[in-house]
Amino acid sequence: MDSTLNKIDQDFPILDQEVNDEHLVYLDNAATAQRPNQVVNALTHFYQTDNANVHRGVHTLAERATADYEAARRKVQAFINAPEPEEVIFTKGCTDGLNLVASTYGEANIKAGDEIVISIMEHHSNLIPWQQLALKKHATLKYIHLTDDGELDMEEAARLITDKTKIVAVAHASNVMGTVNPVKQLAALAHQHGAVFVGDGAQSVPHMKVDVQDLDVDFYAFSGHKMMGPTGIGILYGKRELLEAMPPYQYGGEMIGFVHQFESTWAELPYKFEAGTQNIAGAVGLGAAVDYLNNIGMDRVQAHEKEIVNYLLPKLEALDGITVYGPQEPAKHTGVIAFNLENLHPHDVATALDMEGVAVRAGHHCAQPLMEYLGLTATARASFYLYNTLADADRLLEALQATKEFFNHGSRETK
Ligand code: C6P
Repeated sequence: MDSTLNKIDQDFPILDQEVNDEHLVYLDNAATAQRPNQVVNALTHFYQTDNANVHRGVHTLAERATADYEAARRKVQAFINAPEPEEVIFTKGCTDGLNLVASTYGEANIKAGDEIVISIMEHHSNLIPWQQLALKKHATLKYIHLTDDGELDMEEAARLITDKTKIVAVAHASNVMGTVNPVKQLAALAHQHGAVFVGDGAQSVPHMKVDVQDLDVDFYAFSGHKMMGPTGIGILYGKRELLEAMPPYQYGGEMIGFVHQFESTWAELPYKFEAGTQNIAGAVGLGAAVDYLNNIGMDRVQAHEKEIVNYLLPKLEALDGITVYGPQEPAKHTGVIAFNLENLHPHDVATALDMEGVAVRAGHHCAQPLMEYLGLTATARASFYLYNTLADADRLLEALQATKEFFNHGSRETK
């Protein structure tokens, strides 16, 4: 295991606490990650020294705040290898970015009889916007299903994506099963048929090197808070020619060229899509999170998480009474693992694990069509990040054992 990564604990004071008399093991990173001191300090510094509104003032603080905000945009641009900063739009988060594309590109380009192709493993944020657009426009929504191993059925994808398809929208990594989807291949398939490809990067950008030019995605959305940035900030990347042709998402200050009484023109990119006062400090915090990840290196982040999954997954699968969903092969997994234990309700499992100081999520994970497809109502889910260790994986295994004992015999034998 990469020993320098084990030393980053000190950057995350929140992790150094007792929960239910046990040292906290935080395994709910797919829901939101923890923030290192470097991000918290960047927020404090911004509010204590540079805070002002951006692009509007000529005074020194306004100029500093604008410089901070635009520097954050350029950091994100480099991080995802977007060709130009104008193609990087600040949003409220991944959900906001996906809704933006559906409400502007979708609204302008989808007509009756067109087809939109998504996958059955989508988070509701990359499902409902397309479902509602299809309903409104009398278009058809089609789903790519899964192989037995929890991967996308690419043969079905090749059959479903046709010249009728106008939009293909798929998650780069599943927030439930940890499956990594072949986004580059899907984008190429979409392009062969003249469709655009929308990537949901909520569970990929924080965990692996993402290069939007290499993937050749047309749009790509993700959230700051899952990559150790603040909540309420996210990114939508879009290719310039598409963004330029799209109508604005919201109207108001900042996004205008000129406003007359009965008509208006729109600002240049990216401001056309950044109406009103933005989450300026959030952008600065996201920039600090990008710096933090760059200092470690995304290859190391990914290798670290892979090592944990390689270690944990076989042990988890060998545990009596456990069912793990998604790819069984560690190599095909991100650090997100969904499972159920015996016939226990996942909420009970998560509560019992919390008694052991282990924080996991339980529920449908905002992926109800996937749950329905798998014949489930809910699962428990452990999700790892760069500050987790093999010892955390062991704690999860021990806590699951203790949970089994508790429900089978009414006692927690590890205590
Ligand atoms: N998934 C989870 O626990 P927001 O809420 O906008 O930051 O991200 C939405 C979103 C979109 N796509 C995927 C693949 C996601 O995982 C999420 C957020 C969290 O799984 C909260 S439900």
